[in-house]
Amino acid sequence: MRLVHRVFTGVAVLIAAGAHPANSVADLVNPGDLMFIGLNMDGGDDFAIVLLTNVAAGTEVHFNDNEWAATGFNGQAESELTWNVGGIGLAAGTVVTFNNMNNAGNQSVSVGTLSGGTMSLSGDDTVYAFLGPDAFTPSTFLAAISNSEAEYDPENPNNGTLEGTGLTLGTTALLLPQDGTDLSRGGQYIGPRSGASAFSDYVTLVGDLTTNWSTSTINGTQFVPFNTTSFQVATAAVPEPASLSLMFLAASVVAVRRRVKSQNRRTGHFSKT
Ligand SMILES: [Ca+2]
Ligand SMILES: [Ca+2]
Ligand SMILES: [Ca+2]
Ligand SMILES: [Ca+2]
Repeated sequence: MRLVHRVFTGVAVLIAAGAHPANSVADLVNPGDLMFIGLNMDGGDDFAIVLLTNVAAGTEVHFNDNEWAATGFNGQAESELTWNVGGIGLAAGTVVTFNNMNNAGNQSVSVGTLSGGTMSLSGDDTVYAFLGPDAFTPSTFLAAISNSEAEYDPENPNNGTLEGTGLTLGTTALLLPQDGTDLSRGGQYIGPRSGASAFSDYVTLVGDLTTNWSTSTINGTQFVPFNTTSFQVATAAVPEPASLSLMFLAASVVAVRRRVKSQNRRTGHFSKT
């Protein structure tokens, strides 16, 4: 019955590995560990992010829509918000929505708590997500989303630049497309949310504005409420119950045939098999 035992042991290892997939994933550290997946600059002003790593309880992420001017924000006239993920850690793949950001009485986040006031999204604008001691002082930029090329262009950094952020246009820094001089009012990621082999693979998919986003220069509210379906990764193949049964059956047949053969050898009785 050694083979049967081996099969049981293998299945036990697979089940144990599947039970704790989260333990092998790091916390928020690098650009792209979270990505923006939705923006609406009309109505209440809203945005959505997806976490691409696990995030520990109590983690704080800051959002700022002042313009980054290469070494610091160009002022504090816009908004500096802090999101605390709350008392329970969040799993990689979780989508978090931030709604009615310009309305203090109606502002909401789908999980955790927000502090710092309101955020008004209008005209040319960019939202940065970052880690740091406070919502004015980035230590690591995680992602950005903008509707204006000028806000990423190092030309005239006082109206925004990606210089010094560590973010990359087309992956971690998203630029919603313009139609001539008409800026996007909003958009949403409409690409795959399952099938990638690693969460980090979604950085490229989310960064592909041409293929994987729906955007509008007319009305951003059409994208709200945002799609909150969580992102998934393909896990190592674990046998389905039906194929497990077949494996056990096959193992049992082999074991029985071996036992019969060894008995036959002892008794000197042989039959055609
Ligand atoms: Ca607005
Ligand atoms: Ca603004
Ligand atoms: Ca701004
Ligand atoms: Ca600029």
